Amino acid sequence: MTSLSTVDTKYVLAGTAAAGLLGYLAIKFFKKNAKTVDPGVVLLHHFPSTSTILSPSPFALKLLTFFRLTGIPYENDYDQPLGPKQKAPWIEIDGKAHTDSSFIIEYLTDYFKITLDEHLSEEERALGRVVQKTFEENTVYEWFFSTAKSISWIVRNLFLWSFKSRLGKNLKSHGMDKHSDEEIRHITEGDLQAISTILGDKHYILGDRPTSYDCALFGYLANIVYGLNPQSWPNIMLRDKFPNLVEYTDRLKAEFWSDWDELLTK
Ligand SMILES: N[C@@H](CCC(=O)N[C@@H](CS)C(=O)NCC(=O)O)C(=O)O
Repeated sequence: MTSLSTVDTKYVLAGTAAAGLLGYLAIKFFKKNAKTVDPGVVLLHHFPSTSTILSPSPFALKLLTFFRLTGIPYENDYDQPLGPKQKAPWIEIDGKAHTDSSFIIEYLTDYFKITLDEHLSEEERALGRVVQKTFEENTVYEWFFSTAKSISWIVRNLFLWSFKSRLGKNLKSHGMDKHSDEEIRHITEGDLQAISTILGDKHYILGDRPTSYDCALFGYLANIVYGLNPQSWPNIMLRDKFPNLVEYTDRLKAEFWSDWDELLTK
């Protein structure tokens, strides 16, 4: 006669094996095969376009614009938007991961011997960096704020939901969310005023030739002008007070992305 404990053990073993098999099949079913590209081709991990903007991440649009200006070969991947630092975008090239859009530009400039910024003087580079850090490390938090607000409370998909809570945490740690709406507008206006003054009537942010700083500034401004609701206060502020920034954004879109609308529908 079979003892109860032997029967139990058999059930436990069979149950564990079945659960393991189910788990394995579930992972195989849901996890898409990681995309691979040829050596020397960049695999850009980020979010897909929306109906109005090529990338709803200022940092990814900065990279897309940099690739377009320099002719760097790349492919998109939308299955794994968050990289090893849990941020989008990130890239892989020759099987190695690289994170942070600015580190990525530095790395690829070296890898592909890009000369986009070579004509800049030390002073121009310094100005470009200060402008870029202003909107990437400060003003963009206003944009995160508006974006987080515009993500509907109705859960459209789990990723968007978890992303909203990540944005919320970031805003908290940065401190932007501690300010009143009026204070946030004041901070944004001050930053945009500074950038608008520096741009003046120049074609590009540092003169008459495009640089990586334009890729960054376009990535950010386009996400307001085309990414946020036209009636949102950052858009109204840009149109009413800083028309040269709106003209700059439209101009760069027409120059670099004449196929913008076509790409949105892909
Ligand atoms: N310094 C980073 C910033 C990237 C960044 O903040 N990306 C946002 C999306 S636009 C993100 O992934 N946020 C999610 C999080 O921080 O948890 C870069 O230049 O790539």
